[in-house]
Parts: sequence; C-alpha cells; structure tokens
Amino acid sequence: MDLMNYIGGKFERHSGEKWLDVEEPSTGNVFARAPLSTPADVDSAILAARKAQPKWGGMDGEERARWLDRIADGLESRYEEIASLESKDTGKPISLARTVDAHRSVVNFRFFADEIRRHEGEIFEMADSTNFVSYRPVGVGALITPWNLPLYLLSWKVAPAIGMGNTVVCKPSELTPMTANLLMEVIHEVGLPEGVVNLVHGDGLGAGSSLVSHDDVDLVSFTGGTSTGSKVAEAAAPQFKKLSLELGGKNSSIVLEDCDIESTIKGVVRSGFMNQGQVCLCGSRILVQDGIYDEFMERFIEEVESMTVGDPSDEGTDLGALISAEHLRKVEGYIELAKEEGGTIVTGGYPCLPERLSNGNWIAPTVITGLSVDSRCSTEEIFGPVVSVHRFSKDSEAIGIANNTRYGLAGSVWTGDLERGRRIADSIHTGMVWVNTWLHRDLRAPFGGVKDSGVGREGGKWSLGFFSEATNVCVKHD
Ligand code: TXE
Repeated sequence: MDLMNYIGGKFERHSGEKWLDVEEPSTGNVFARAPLSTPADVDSAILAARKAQPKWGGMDGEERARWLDRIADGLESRYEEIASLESKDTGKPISLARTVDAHRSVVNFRFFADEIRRHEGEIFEMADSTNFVSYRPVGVGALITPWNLPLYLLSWKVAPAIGMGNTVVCKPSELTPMTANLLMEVIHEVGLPEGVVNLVHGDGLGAGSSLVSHDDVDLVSFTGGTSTGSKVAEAAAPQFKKLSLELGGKNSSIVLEDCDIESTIKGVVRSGFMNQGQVCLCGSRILVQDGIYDEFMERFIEEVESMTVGDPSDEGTDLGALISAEHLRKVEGYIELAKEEGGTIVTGGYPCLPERLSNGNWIAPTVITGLSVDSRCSTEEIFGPVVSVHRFSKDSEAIGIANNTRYGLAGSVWTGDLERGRRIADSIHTGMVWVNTWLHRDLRAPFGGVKDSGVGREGGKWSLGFFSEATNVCVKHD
C-alpha cells in the first residue's frame, strides 16, 4: 500500500521520487510505503491551509464543534480498524490499541467539541470602562507527532487547533503513518472544508524541519524527543512562532511502606511497562521504602515475569514489540550500560517466540537493581520496558531522588496516607503527579512538563488558550 499526502481536500502523490518503508515491528515485514515529502509538498500544504483559514476561522464555534463531532462519529465507525492498524504499525497489543488508542482518538474530538461549545470570552468591568476579551485563531499550525501513540496524540492536537479556528498541516512520525492516513480518509468522507486539515508524510529532516521553519506557519505544536524538541524550538524562534513542546520524561514511582501492596504492584507494573515502556509518562525509576522493599521486590518480579510478551494481535498479549530495530538497539545499549554501571539484571532477556516473529524487535520486561541514583540508566530516558529499582528510607530522600533528573514530566506516589501522598507530590518538580494511580486523566486538567520535559500545557482550557490569541478590547464608557 502506497500512502499519499492530503492537501487542500485531495489525496496527492508527493513531488519527489523517494519513499519510506513502513515496517511491522513484530515481524520486521514491510507492509506499506509512505511518501518522503519534499519542501515543495510542505509549501503546497501550507498554501492550502492559509487559503482555507479566513473562512474557517470566521465560522462560529458551534459550527466548528459540529464538524469535530462528525469526525468523532467517522472515527467511531472505524474503531476496530483503528485498533488493528495501530497495533500492526506500532507493535503494541491489540487490547491496548483498542482501549487506549482507538478510544482516546474518538474521545479527543468529542471532548474538544464540548469544550469549544462551552468556551466564552471574558468581560472585566472597571469603574469607567469595560474590557472585552475574545479568543481569535492564531492562523496556520504545524502539528508534529511521534510514534508511540500515533492517532491518540495527533487527534489531541488537531481537535483543539481546528476547533479554535486555525487550519493545520500535520506531520506524523514516519515510523507510524497509517492511522494519520485513516484520519484523513475520515475527514474526507465527512466533507470537512478543503484545506482545513492537511497532511504531509515524511521524515524529520525533510518534511518536519521545513514545516517548522516555514515563514507562513504561525504556531508549532510538537510532541517527541527532547533533543528534537530543542531543534524545533530553535527553528521556530526567529519568527516568534507560538510553540508548545511535549517532550520526554524520567518519572519516579515512589512506593511508601504504608501502601496497599496489592494495588501498588499492579499500578507500578502498569506504569513501568505499558506500551513496552514507550510512554513519556512511564514510571521507569521505582523508589521503594526500606520496610517494604523485600516483600515488594518478590511480588513485583513475580508480576513482571507473569506478563505475556508476544504477538500483538493476540487478545491475551500484555507486551508487544518495540517500535524499530534501531530503538531496540538503543534499549539494549542501556541494559549493557546498566551492567557497566554496577547494576544487576534481576529479570529480563529475550522472550521465547514463534519463528514468524523472529525478525521483530523483541525484548523481555527488564528490572535492574543496584544502580546508583545518579547513574545514566537511572536518570536518562530509555523509553523501553526497562525499570530500575532503588531503596530509600525517608520521604525527603525519595523526593531528592525523584527531582534528580533533567526531566520534569510526571511521577506517582503510592501510600495509605493521602495527606502524606499530597505532601510528597507537591515537592516533586514535574508537571503531573498521581497518588495511588497512574495515567488517570481528566482531559480538562493541564498536561505537560517542566525542565527538559517541555514548554506549555495541553488539555482543556490550556489547549484552547494555546491554539488562540486572547485579545482585549477596552471600551471607555460615555
Ligand atoms: O522522536 P523524534 P523519535 C523520545 C524517546 C525516543 C526519542 C526518539 O526517548 O527514544 O524521543 O523518538 C519529527 N524538525 N520520545 O525518533 O525524533 C519526527 O519525524 C521537525 C518521547 O520518534 O523526536 C516525528 O514526527 N520535526 C515522546 C517527531 O518529530 C522533526 C514520544 C518525533 O520524532 C525533526 C516519542 C526536526 N528537526 C519519542 N526531527 C514523548 N514524549 O511522548 C524529527 N522530527
């Protein structure tokens, strides 16, 4: 299957001759090709978005919200197809692709349709004047997304961006282009006005960087790795483009002696290994208090080893394949480094799999102990099914370890004392902390990181604020 770009309401072949193979991570088989778009393709997508913007931005919010609902309906009617495409393209288990990826892609459009209906300007009265605050579209947006949650993250940007009256050019990860293509099919079928949503496939250096640095792009919303984020920020800076960066993380799960061990182990395992550990929020450093350490470790390892690693299309699979051979090598490199840094691999290795999966990117869930809390493996983002466990005695020590990374995205605290949990959570320098849960999301709440984990917040009114320009008109009374 050869994919096409979607520009000005039409599926178009790209202008160059080069293609990118799309591989199935679980087998290594190539099953599609995506265009390696050129700067000329990026130009035409931006031109189409620019042309469509005034009319789209001039519609009222209710009308745009109805379009978001139609897209949600279209996605919902292809729910199972989204799940199986996402599972095939990313290597994640089908059950996860269904409950997380397909589910959230539909919910994102519905949620922002409702938010846009509710969204109003503000009025601030002064003794002699009235201030009328309104939210205008920014213009043309570049939306760049990674491979770990392809449609989930793309829909999380497209819905608020167009809902607030912007038009957009999307650039999905070259590793996982399939569901972005499906979204364009849905957008085409529902008849969204041409040019409102455009898509160029391609790599970061070609399509991605020409999109970000283009003179006619007004805002950039990027989710991906921290080092790419800094290149994106540099490219967007000369024109002061509005910029949102959701980057990597190295998140701690803090397990206190007074926790409920049963639910904590389930929560910590889920947080460490969901999506093969390829979620920026994953808790890959597990800090366990002295008094519970031995019991925790015994039951934790048992739970980790009981996970089924295997064919992503099997309903019973807990962990699938890593995204690419290159990424697998990076993860293996960290495991080797952990040994050099004095760590002990308590469980890990390679899963035993049928012959037809032998060329896939496989590794078993890996638990490392004995690392120093400032070792590279304990402080750098590995982005794979690899966690390190560390022992601590006092709350202040756990807080110190959790804050000892360049990242500041998320974390979790597991305790029977909610006051204590809140106190610790308040001392962790990240954008989000969960107490006795993980990845439990109210879409109205702010989402985003501090330090090297990014700039800005997404979610509810934060997304609507980013994708608009708040404008004040101050009228002096007679
Ligand atoms: O991300 P990249 P990759 C982390 C994780 C992972 C690492 C690399 O640590 O190992 O990032 O993953 C586009 N200008 N996360 O290689 O390279 C690229 O084509 C403009 C964390 O996938 O950051 C893709 O569409 N765009 C993360 C997108 O940027 C550029 C999720 C992300 O690619 C570009 C995924 C450029 N110069 C990986 N270079 C999270 N926080 O959720 C690349 N791109």
